[in-house]
Amino acid sequence: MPSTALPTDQSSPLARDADALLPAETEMATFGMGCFWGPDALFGAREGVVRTRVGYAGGTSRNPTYYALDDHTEVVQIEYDPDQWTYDELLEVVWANHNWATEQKRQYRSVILAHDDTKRAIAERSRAALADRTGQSVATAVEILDQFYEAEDYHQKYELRTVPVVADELEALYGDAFTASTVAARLNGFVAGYGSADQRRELLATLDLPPVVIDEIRRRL
Ligand code: MHO
Repeated sequence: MPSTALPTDQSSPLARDADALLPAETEMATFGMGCFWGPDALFGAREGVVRTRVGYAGGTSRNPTYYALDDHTEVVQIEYDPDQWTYDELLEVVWANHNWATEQKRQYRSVILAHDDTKRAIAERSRAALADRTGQSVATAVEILDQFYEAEDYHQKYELRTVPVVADELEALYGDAFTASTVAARLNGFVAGYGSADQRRELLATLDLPPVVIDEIRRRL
């Protein structure tokens, strides 16, 4: 009888995503760092970041959209592997990659939306340490996340969507699973210039992506 326990084909992007940590094995973080396209790519490129999505949070109105944001803020939400990242380490990436010293309009405000009280305390300590070591005042708010509203599809993995042909091919491949794809998160980061050369080479060389996708992404690197 043929074995039904076939080994997972690790060259398939869908199989690679299926092997990623399950939501129950990850922890979550939500950050407002200005326009959410950039941090989606920044974090998506990092090993140990399992999934990313962008959305609206930190306000009070129900069901905000990009054109009806009300008092919400653009945020990136990440699921990460707690064996590879501490919350403190993620916060260092946040401080190093946006303008936390200047008040912005509410859409782009700097905000850490902690998922529980422990993380809120860590974020408050991290913010105080940043002020101490820089001697600057920090405009960043630290709050508990209430509700996260996922943004429209056309904002998800935005950098990747700007590469001709690639968005169409990947959406055809993934369908509704595109936003939650770990592979798409990495590729989105790579096309924005994040990730090491080795990391990019490894992923592109071992994944069975449509040739046009590989070509277009390589052209951007
Ligand atoms: N279109 C704006 C930012 C968009 S971001 C989703 C710009 O590039 O200035 O807010």
